[in-house]
Amino acid sequence: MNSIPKQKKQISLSQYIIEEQLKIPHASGEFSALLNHLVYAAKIVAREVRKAGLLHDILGSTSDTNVQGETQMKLDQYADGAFNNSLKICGHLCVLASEEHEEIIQIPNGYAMGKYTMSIDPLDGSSNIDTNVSIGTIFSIHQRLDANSKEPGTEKDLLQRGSKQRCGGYIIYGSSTMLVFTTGKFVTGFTLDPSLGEFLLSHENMVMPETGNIYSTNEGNSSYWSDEVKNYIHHIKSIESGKKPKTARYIGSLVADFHRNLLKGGIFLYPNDTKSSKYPNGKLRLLYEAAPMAFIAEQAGGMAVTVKGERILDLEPKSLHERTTLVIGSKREVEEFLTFIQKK
Ligand code: P6P
Repeated sequence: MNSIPKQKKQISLSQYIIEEQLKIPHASGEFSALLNHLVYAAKIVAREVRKAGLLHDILGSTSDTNVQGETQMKLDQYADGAFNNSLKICGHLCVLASEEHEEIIQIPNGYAMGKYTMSIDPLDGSSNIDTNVSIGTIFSIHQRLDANSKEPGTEKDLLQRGSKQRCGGYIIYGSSTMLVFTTGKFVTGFTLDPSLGEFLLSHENMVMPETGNIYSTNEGNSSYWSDEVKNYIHHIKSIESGKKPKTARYIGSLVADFHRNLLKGGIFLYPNDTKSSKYPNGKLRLLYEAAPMAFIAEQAGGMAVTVKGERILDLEPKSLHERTTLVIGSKREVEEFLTFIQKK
């Protein structure tokens, strides 16, 4: 007799969060509540991104620049407000860090102090907004250093290694809106059903293929790269000894480039500039780009290192907006990259 096909659970993210909490004895529910506040803000941003350009002039850039010296797009500011205004008063955080703010974001007076910290890139890849290319939000949650403290959180509570994250995740505003995250037990993906206004479970236990034929990097920067990185890229493009070259795919939004490689396999690299002062330590930010993506990559069976071969999750952040190089993707592909930098 044919086995009855296993019916796919149609479960919303909110239900999933509660069910996962029920599996943890003595869970306070604070973490679940925090995630649900994040999800609510994500729905608001997704709604705005979806209709960007249709209504009030939300596209285009402002006259402001953020801490990175980058021109702030209107949707950048909107997303920053949507996430931070709801998260800083949700009662489950003690402090926040945002790509759009130079200093830490304190919890306003009169609001409860929680035991978690959040580092967030509210809208990553925003230079792509006006051309309708996929963009995303990246977030990282830690528990504060003294879980029992009711004092305001500090920068120290934020500057923790990626390996101590409680949660790492992203929202990708693409052909559909997906929220992908891990809490250290595999990686799960949810797709927004706009007709319901709910994120529904769509990708249970996401596993990154061990190998992949896609490489993703901005080759316009190759003149600045180290010889080891250049040799690796030359190798994966070569047809010597009948080898099949890899395929280049580069969107320019970390969330979109990573999400594709998570599903299809491959490798993403953002090396540092060795011959210019533009990005001597790499461009991507450790706290709210590389570390949460590295958490997801490792939980999905992949790897994430710097161009020197250091594990991203072991790096001790020294400052909120510290930059790092990033080589992330399928385990075998990153391992092959590592053989090129050990060849001293
Ligand atoms: P480049 C977007 O600005 C971002 O921070 C990442 O999302 C993306 O991977 C990278 O920068 C793209 O940088 O220099 O190739 O435009």
